[in-house]
Amino acid sequence: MFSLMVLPAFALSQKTVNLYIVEGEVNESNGFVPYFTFSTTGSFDSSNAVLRFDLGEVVTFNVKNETDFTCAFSITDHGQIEGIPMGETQSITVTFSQEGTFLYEDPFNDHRALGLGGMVVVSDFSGPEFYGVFTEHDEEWINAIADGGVYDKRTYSPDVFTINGKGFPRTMFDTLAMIMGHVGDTIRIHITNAGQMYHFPHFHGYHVKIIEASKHDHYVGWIKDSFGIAPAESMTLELVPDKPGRFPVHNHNLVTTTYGGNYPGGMMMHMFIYE
Ligand SMILES: [Cu+2]
Repeated sequence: MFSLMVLPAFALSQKTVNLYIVEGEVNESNGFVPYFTFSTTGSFDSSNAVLRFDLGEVVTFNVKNETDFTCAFSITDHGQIEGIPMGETQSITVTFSQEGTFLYEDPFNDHRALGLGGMVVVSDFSGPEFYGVFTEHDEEWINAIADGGVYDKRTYSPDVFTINGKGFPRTMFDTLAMIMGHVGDTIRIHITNAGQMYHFPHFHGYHVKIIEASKHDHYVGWIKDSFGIAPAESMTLELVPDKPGRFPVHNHNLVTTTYGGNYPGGMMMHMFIYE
């Protein structure tokens, strides 16, 4: 029976992921900025869950909205849930049939500016992989969006900048973004801009090859040390270190290397490369 031969393989590749839309806060020098993220546990973590799947996996996402307003859920190029009323759970099943780095978010109104943007990686790569979701936080927008208030879209002035929900030096303790490897390794770095403004990662010490860019198609194949990543864009980068050393990766728009007005902070991560 043909179907009996197919069924076990299909069942093996099935997976379920529970996501909770939860509220917390990021801590900065002047106090706390409210911040919403997608969590896999139901308790707040300032890092939106980075979700990595093997090529060909079939995944059901059960998304529970624990806020007190209507949310939604989408994965770039893979579909969306239109509306999730407060307190409810809705599901979507996705087949991941292409390798890549994808933004997932709450696409409802400007909800991504609440913090609700993360990364899905579909990969068959077996070497070291690292992940950075770049986001900025504007307290006025967040309060207005969350409370149904009014905000001026022309005056976006975030003063907290994070990678995976952490500002430097907390990025140094983030195993997702703390790039470690050896000379000659082939390392993959996945980046997503979940913010509202362009970001400009700059790699000190090395060049990286852009192997996928969801908006800047013409970047693919370029070997660069700095480039722009558009809002809602995702990229996959390849790093083959040619020398040992410790080098930063920071955002070249220098305001983003502050955190609550303090420098150094914000969007800065590090590479530790060994002999
Ligand atoms: Cu630099």
